[in-house]
Amino acid sequence: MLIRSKDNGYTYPDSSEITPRAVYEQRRRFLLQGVAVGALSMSLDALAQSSGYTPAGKLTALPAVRSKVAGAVTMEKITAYKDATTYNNFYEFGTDKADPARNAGTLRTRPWKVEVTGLVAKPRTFDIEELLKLSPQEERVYRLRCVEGWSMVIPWIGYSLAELLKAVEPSPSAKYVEFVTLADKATMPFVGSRVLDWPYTEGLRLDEAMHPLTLLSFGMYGEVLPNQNGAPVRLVVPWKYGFKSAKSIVKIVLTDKEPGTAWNKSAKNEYGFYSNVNPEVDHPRWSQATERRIGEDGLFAKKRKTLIFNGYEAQVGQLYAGMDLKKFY
Ligand SMILES: Nc1nc2c(c(=O)[nH]1)N[C@H]1C(S)=C(S)[C@@H](COP(=O)(O)O)O[C@H]1N2
Ligand SMILES: [Mo]
Repeated sequence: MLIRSKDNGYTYPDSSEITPRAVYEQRRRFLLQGVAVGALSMSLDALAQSSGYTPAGKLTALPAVRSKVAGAVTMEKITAYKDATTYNNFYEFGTDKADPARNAGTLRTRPWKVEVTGLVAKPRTFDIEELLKLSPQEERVYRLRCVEGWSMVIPWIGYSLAELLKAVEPSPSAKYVEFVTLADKATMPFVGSRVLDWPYTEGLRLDEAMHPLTLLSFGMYGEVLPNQNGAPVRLVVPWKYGFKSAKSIVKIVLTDKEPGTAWNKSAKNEYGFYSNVNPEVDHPRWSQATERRIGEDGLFAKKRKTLIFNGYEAQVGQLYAGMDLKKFY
């Protein structure tokens, strides 16, 4: 059954342990949203394979099947929804961890388009509704690890970014992917402030972007993304520090040159392009050897030892074979 822990976090049950209550609640929510009968039975199938926590019940449900991608579902305890949605980094809405939840209500997530362009055979601008339907929505439970030393375990919903990239047919000369996010002064109070260059941009090598674990995410905890978590579409790159996971993406550009990235532009000596989670490569001003799991910060909570590639070495280590990770940090 679903075990609810004292701090309101959820453990992650076996698929065989899904409670009838969770099924019932989910069904009720689909019905309330007027999902067609055919879609409903599909959704219940999907649910039978899904992770079994109770969705927060705050936003539109986003049905998803549990991902079969290797390494995509960790069995660790899921971070409480409240923590995952009130302790955020989204500098367009302020630099304090509590600011995005307070300020991101102004973000308008419809209409929304994502332009995919650059070194591709079929450049195309997707409406967000088209993008949602490009591939089946999968649920994955990934760790997110911030360079500031905190981590969370979140049930994300989305599909491999590779699905989108394949649809636009990358040219042989494409080597990198740049992600450009919304910078709208009218709805984002800190765009224009001097903390970062706007828009916030990020980048991956093309093979990293094509790796099945790289997720184009539209939701979490069974629902669409809350604004403060990067609605309506963001990246989740689970083996890299959190800042690589660009939020509220509006443009994706395939290039032959390593793109600049928000934190690298603002502090070149502190943030590199790769930013793979690595306990042996310290940030110039602090160690990266341990992390604090959000929700575990009681008096006796121990810090966790950070794992190379955030624990995803078996899946992604090959991408960096022969590379000096101290040099390419
Ligand atoms: N557009 C944009 N994306 C962003 C950021 C930002 O300030 N702006 N912050 C990054 C950082 S530093 C982290 S740790 C993660 C945090 O994601 P979360 O709030 O969903 O946990 O988002 C990343 N994506
Ligand atoms: Mo971060």
